[in-house]
Amino acid sequence: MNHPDVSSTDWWKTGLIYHIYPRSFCSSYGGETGDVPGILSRLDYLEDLGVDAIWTSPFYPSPDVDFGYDISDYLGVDERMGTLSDVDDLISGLHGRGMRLIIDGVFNHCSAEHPWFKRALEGESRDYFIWRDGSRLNNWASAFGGRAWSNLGDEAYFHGFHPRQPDLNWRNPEVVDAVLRVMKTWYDRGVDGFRLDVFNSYIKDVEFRDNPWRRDLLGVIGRVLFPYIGQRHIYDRDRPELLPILKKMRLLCDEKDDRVLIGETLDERFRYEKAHEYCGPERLHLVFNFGLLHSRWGAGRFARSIEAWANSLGPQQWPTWVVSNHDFSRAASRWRFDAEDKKGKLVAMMLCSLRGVPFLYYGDELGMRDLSLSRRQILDPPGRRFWPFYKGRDRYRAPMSWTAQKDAGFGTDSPWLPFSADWRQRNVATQRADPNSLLNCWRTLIALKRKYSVLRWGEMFVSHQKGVLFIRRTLNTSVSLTALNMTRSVRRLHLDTVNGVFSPLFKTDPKARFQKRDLILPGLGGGVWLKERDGIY
Ligand code: TEU
Repeated sequence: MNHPDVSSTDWWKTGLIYHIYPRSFCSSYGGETGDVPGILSRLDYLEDLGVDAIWTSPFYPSPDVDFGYDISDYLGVDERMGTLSDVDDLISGLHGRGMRLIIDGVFNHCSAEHPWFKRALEGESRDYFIWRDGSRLNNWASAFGGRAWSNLGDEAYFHGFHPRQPDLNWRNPEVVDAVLRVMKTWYDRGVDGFRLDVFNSYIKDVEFRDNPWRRDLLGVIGRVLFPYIGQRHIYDRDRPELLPILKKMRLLCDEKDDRVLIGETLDERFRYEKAHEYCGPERLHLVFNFGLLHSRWGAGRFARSIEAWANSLGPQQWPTWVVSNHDFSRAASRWRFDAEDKKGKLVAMMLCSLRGVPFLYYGDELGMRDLSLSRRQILDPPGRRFWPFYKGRDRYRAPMSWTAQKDAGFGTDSPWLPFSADWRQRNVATQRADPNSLLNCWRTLIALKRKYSVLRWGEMFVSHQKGVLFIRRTLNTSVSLTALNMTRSVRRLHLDTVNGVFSPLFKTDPKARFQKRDLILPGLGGGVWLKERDGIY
């Protein structure tokens, strides 16, 4: 809403959304976990970074079986993380600075401690959950391992994740109404949208048919070790009856026209071929596709992944771009950033040049690496269950390092998870003072995306050549060209199509330059150039 050419209704099409894991962002009470006032105390930072909105992972009351994704009260705030009035302050603090708040809507399941489930156990409103005769269960499996059914007496209830996260029965209209009431309550408080956790799992097959087993190696491994990955998830998610529910959610959301719904699609193959089907009018504004997050490093691979997602959506919808989140290894570790974070700068240029909405996971702007944890430090349930084959997600949730002081500026020197190994060097204060830091690179690029209409609204063309990724955007007379050398060696490329003079908006290295129609890029170097079109391009 600070852009001259972005109406408040359209802000989500081109803005950048910063993802905060509240337990790990900043602790204002000096408790082990971060809290809502901690986020509030960092609004200067977020404003200076230039983000349009923040998305907060859950801060609701939770027994912490899945660290907030098991909610025991949808309308409250966990006492370790603050109060409702702190959330009100956060909303007005953000709005006062032209930023917005998107909260996590975890409505596929709740906590077994939620009053709804407690009541169901007492025989009241049992239909809020999914029950089956315990002797006639199907083969559906939990994403956290094992079967998705837990027996209670003669019956069993369904849980797509941990047994302490019973799935809500979305075929019950009372559940739909109850969730919509929750959403309305938060909208009335002033929140600007929801990120919907695994929304494509809300509705399951009405006949509870068995999922077929895969016919490849995963099918074999699945049958023996981890049934979830061995199945084709035809009947436990992506059912057609989901669409009328999304329509209701969208109608409610659209009562105010600048709010946004962002869906997280569950798919163990990470290609999310169905993701585009959930975007659009009467559906969600934005949907995640983690193709890029799961891509290996390389210009060709990135180009293919970007094109597949953008093309599946077409020109009317807006893609999201995610390279890290609280569930998967951070970009810096996965793609093995070099000591100087040259790769990190290429990633920043890529995300800020693509058409659509980049998501920036807290700490990625510093190039934070994954934690390395011993078995006894692991808290995440799948990590505890499958160690050493899978070590859980705690490693991607290290407390943010703000300064080089004793407690990293986090607010306590004994946080719930350890600080990253290199926090004394890699922190906000150090990087803010260094003009060549990754943090300052992100600040500059976010500002460029704000300043140049072509970087927000321009049509996008992606290509690659000799390990260099090109992102070209065009809008009226403007053309931007982002060229990113993903290899370690110098690249000299003859660009036939270049006509007219490109001026650099940002370069990682002064040696990155045009020489007539040749573009020269040092290893792991790149830049963003702009020209006003003069004649045929
Ligand atoms: O994640 C969906 C999900 O199940 C995967 O991303 C999962 O984390 C991965 O396969 C590793 O097991 C959402 C949330 O983002 C996640 O934090 C929650 O645990 C999950 O839903 C259940 O609410």
